Order: sequence, then C-alpha cells, then structure tokens
Amino acid sequence: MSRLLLPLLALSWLGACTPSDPTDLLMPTASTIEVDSDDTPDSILLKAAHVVPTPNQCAALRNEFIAFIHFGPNTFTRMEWGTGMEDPQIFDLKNLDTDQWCRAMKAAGMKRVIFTAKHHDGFCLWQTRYTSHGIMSSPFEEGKGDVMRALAESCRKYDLQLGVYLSPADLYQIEHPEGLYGNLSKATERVIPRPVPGRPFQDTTTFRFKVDDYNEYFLNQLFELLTEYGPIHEVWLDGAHPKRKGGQQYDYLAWKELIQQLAPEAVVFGRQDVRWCGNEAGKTRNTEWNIIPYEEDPRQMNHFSDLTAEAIGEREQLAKGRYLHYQMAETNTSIREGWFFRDDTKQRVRSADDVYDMYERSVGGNSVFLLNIPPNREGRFSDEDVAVLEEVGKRIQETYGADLLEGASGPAEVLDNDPATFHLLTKGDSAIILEAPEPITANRFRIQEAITTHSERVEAHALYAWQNGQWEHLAAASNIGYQRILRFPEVTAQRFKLVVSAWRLPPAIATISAHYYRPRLPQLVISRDSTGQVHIHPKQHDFGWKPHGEDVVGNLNRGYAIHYTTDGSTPGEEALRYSSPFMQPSGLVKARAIAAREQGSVAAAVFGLLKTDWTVLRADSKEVGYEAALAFDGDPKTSWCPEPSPEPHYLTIDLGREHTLTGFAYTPPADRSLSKLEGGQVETSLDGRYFMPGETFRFGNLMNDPTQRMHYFKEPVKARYLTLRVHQATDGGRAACMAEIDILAD
Ligand code: FUL
Repeated sequence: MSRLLLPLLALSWLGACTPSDPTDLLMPTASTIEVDSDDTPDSILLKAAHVVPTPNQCAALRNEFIAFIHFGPNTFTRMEWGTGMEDPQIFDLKNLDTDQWCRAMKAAGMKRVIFTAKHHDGFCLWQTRYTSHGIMSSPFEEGKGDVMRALAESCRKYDLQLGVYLSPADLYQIEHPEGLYGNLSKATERVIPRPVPGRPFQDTTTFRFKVDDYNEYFLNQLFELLTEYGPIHEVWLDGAHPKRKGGQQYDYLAWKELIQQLAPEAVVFGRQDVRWCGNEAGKTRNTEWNIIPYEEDPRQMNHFSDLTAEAIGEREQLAKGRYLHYQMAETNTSIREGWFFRDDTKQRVRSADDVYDMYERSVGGNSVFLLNIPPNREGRFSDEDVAVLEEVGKRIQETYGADLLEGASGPAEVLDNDPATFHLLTKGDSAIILEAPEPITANRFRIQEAITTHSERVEAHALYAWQNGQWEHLAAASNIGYQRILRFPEVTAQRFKLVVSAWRLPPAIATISAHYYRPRLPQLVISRDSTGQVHIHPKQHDFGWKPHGEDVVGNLNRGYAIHYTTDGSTPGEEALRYSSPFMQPSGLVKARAIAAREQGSVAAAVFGLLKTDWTVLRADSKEVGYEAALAFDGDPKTSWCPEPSPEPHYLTIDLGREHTLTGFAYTPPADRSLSKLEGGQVETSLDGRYFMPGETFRFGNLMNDPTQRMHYFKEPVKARYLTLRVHQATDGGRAACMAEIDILAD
C-alpha cells in the first residue's frame, strides 16, 4: 500500500523501450508496416497488431506529463501571434529565473520541457549566428543573454529533458526586405552549418543538402539548437502559418536527416513520430489509437496533415491506408487563456481540478499530456500557475504513487508493475482476476498493454468487482494501448476482474494497478429559474479560452451526492437528496456535496419573490442599455444605471399584487467601472400613490466584494409597490447601478 511506485517504474520502463522478440508473434514487429494489395481485413488487422512504437516514442510516452513554454516578444506585446515587425527592444527582460520554471515543472511531475526558441514572429531566443532578429539585439543582458542556454542549464540541474519549438513559419523572414522565406532562391548544394567568421562550432559534423535559402537557414538554426544546448529530446514543428510567401516549401527530409544524426533520442512533433491530438483545448478522444493508416510511406513523407476527425485508427480506417504507422498523440493546451502571458488580472488560469482531469484523461487515454505554462514579463511563472502545478503534482503523487494491489494474487507479470513483462490473453481466457490480500477501496484502475512487443490490440474491456456474491460492473472503455485509466465511483472489494471483450489479436496485458483519488468535492451553485424551479449544480471553473466541454467535477468525483435543506439547517446525509430541480417560491436553500468520506462546503442562497409579474412603475432616469427593468430581469450581468444627477435617484417596482415583505437583496454589478449602491432608503405602498417612508440601509466593501447584500426589515410590511431611493453610491455620487433586486416575503 505504501510502496512508492514512481521512482521504481521510471527505472524499469527505460529498459522496456528496447525491442525484444517474444516467440508468440505471427510476424516481425515494426513501427511502419506496408499493406499489400492482396491483404484482407483480417490480415490488415493482424499487421496492425504488430505495429509498435520506436524506442524514442516509447520513452516519450513514458514521460506522460510534459511542459510547453511560450515566451518571446508576444509576452511583452500581449499578442498571441506577433507580426515579425516587432522592435527587438520590446524584449526588455530584466530578470530571468529558469530555475524557478524547472522547480515548478518538477513539482507537477513533468519530465520534459519544450521551449519556443522561435515562434511564428521569427524572433530568436538563443544566440544564433544567422540573424540579428532576436535577443542579441534586445536590452536583455545587453544583448548577451541566451534564454535557451539558461533553460538548458536549469534542465540539467533539475533533471528535465529539453525539447525545442522552432517555428517553420517565420514572419520576420517573410516581411523583411532581405528575408529568406519565400525569396524564390534556387535549391543548390549547401554545407550545414554555414561557417560564420569568429563563431566556430565545437561539433565538427557537417552535412551537404541541396536546398534553398530558407531551408538552409532552418537547417543552420537546427544545427545550433541540436548541438549547443545538450541533448534535445523533442523537435516541435508547428503546422500553423499566419502568412505564407513565394510558395515556400519545407525540405523536411533534409531536416529529418540532420535531426536523426544530431539528436538521436529526439521525437519529431508534427511529422512521423508525434501527432497533434486535433485540438488545443486538452480534449481527448474516447478512443485514441496510435496506429494510423497512411496513403504514402510516412518514412518518406515531407508533409503530414493534421488529423482532426474523431475516428482515425479504428478498424474501418485501417483498411483505407497503404501503410500502418505508429504515430503517438500529444494532447496539448495552455494553463492560461492563450499560449503567451498577458497579465495576472484578466487572463484566467485553469484550476487544479481542470488540469488534473486533463492529466487523467490524456495520459490515461493513450497520449502524452503537454501543458503550456507561459512565463511572465518578470521572467518567472506567475504564482497562480505555480500553485496549480504544485497541487496537480501532489494529487498525481498521492493517487498514483502507490499501488493498492500490492501483494495481490493473480498473474505475476501484470502485478509486478514492469511494462516489459506481460500476460498474454487467449480466446478461452480473456479475463484476468486479481485478489488483494484484504479489501481495498479504489476509484481508479490503470491498465497497460505491452505495446513495445505486442502493439495495441485491445478494442473493448470492462472492469468488475466481486460484491455480494457476484461480479459488479465498475467501468468499461474501448482501447488501452500505452495506458488506460478507468475512473469509477469508489468501491471497497477484494477481488477484481478485467474482461477484454474485443481485440485485434490476443493482447498482452503488461500492468494493472489500483488507485484511490481522494475526491475534492465541488463547490455548489444554487440558482432559480424564472418559473421558480431551484437548480443545484457544481460550480464550473471560469475559463474562457478554448473550453474543452468536459464535466471536470463529474469526471473526478463520481460517487458524490448533493443534499439540501430549505429550513435553514445545515445539510447532512439525512437531508433531502437533490436529483432534479424543485419549486421554491421564496426562502433560504442550503446545499452541500457529500461523498463516502468527505463533506463539501455549504452553499446557501436566499430567493425572493418570483419576478414574473413585476413591472417598473417609475424610475427617474436611465442610461441607454441600462434600462430600469434590467434591475429585476433575473440576470446579474445586466444592470439599471441612472445618469449622474444631484437629485437622489429612485426606482419603483410594481410587484403585481400585495405581499408581506420582510426585506430585500441588492446585487451590485461585477464590473468595477460601474458605481454601486452604498446607502439609501426603502419606501413601500399598497396603491402606488401614497408611499410609507421605510428604513434606511447601508452596504460596505462593494468594490472589492461585489456580491449580493441583504437588508431585512425590522417589521414585516404589507405592500404591492416598493421604491429604492439612492442616497450614496461608491463613486461618491448618487447614481448607483443595480444588477439585481430581490424582494423577500413571508
Ligand atoms: C499553434 C500556434 O499557432 C500557437 O501560437 C501555439 O504555438 C500552438 C502550440 O500551436 O499552432
């Protein structure tokens, strides 16, 4: 139970990437296998079941969680895409703390970092010999700084692998009069690296390629990056192009030859080794096959299109290709809204829940999780990003750092946590039963196939627990491949059964482990619609950039229930269980999420009268777009805002009929630029003509905390009409905006 898995696994997995030759194979394995014209659907499937990752891909998969760093002029201009015309002076970096980046990435459990040495704007963040458009022309360390070098040194110190993003699209080389991109130069024989007087290379390897000017430029820069910054483990070739020019083509086969020689351990993203998962939102396919059919031989291809369809490696797709090729998926997104840092106030940061959910879905869905953390203008990761990374790392370690099946009985090869050993299923024996020494409580199972020897073969599988004398279904999914994480409501049991119900060929199961993720119960939101129905649901994190549409809280915490009360008492397990919206004309509702071992925080909401019959009787003023009825339209994002005037403003609402009123609630607008109601007076009336002067009220701290405020009357009062008169607004005047008014009644 307390056994520490992660360090152990790291050691054994390194060995497991080296191909071995099991005797049960029906043909030799390879990372690309050709389909012949006389192949049948069955023989294609057999071939697919022998396509395996290369050792570099295997090592890349085992990193599981890796980092992306977008940094450059955009960090200073707050742009997502630069223009290439930026003045290098804007890269005014005063401090750079790449050690701090590495500490935070390590805390998250990341193993590799890919750095934007050059983004689409063409600005170079290392001391390249081949352009002056980069840090050498910036104020950063008086033009002597080298961000790539600083990061490479920190990576060595913190034991992180380094990868490089070198954008093929290059706006500086497009826009500059002497730019090389698309300059229609002829392909002639060139020596790489091109010698530059006074800047010798330590690595004396040279290459000869027949290429044009821009390809030579790209190769020269690759040479620098791959020989002068320590081993490079990934080369990221982005497919995006803000602009093109002159029909510029990329001679990828030349780039590849150079990469393979100078960075023999590297995988190439955007080409034959690693493919984009198809979105930038961290969304994963339910079934992510890494064996992809290709029309042409991927080993000879210059260009790889983005694969964005939902089904790309299913049986039906395989038959369409002439080559079956192992190409692993990388699931990428940014921790912030956008790839580059903009600010610490408006640019929102993903929650730890969100990032952790993506981690389990991507590394548990046969792909690698590549998360971008953009450093700020201080040259550091912002505190909020660091806190999320630390929390996610803590959760990963807490959940996957130990295997609850330690000491269990069952096939030893799947319980040894060694991906090199495996249990081969057969037609008569497609299940694996595991029995723990004593009952365990789990809500996650991690299953791996022996992909380096037996490819990905499982097409459907399900997990069961032995409970009350029978096998209870826990979870099911389609393929497994490198790894599948099954998530299910927690269960306490001693015997578990994995059943593989569909396969391409009898699969080899390498490891099965059981885990427990401690549910973090969601904060709840209680709302009421215009018909009076109360809805209670988990609060979704407010993140606007490329939402991925997942029910994060549901994914993480299957197995919690929502309980609520309407009498003011604190909800416990005995309180009503929320399953669907209920009617609540007015009053207090309290709710909380409850799981087997944990209770969430209590959410409360007071509902006033339904506003369906309300109308504005009188309002002394309104600004266009801020009409008086917006103060009770049920939408706190819209407000009544009167024009500034020396007279106190007022709003009189006709409630449609007489009620016994007990108070009112004021919701201020969230927008800081709109002034808020700090003090005033209430007046009530039965007939709309004669108004009783009522109580005065005062609210505080509205600018920093623009949340709903209540004012309860000393005595209930019968009325059909209610006037709110503004005496004081937060801007010092008498014009205050009202996002929402609610009226409390008996
Ligand atoms: C995209 C680029 O256009 C974005 O700026 C970012 O670099 C992202 C990772 O890839 O294609």
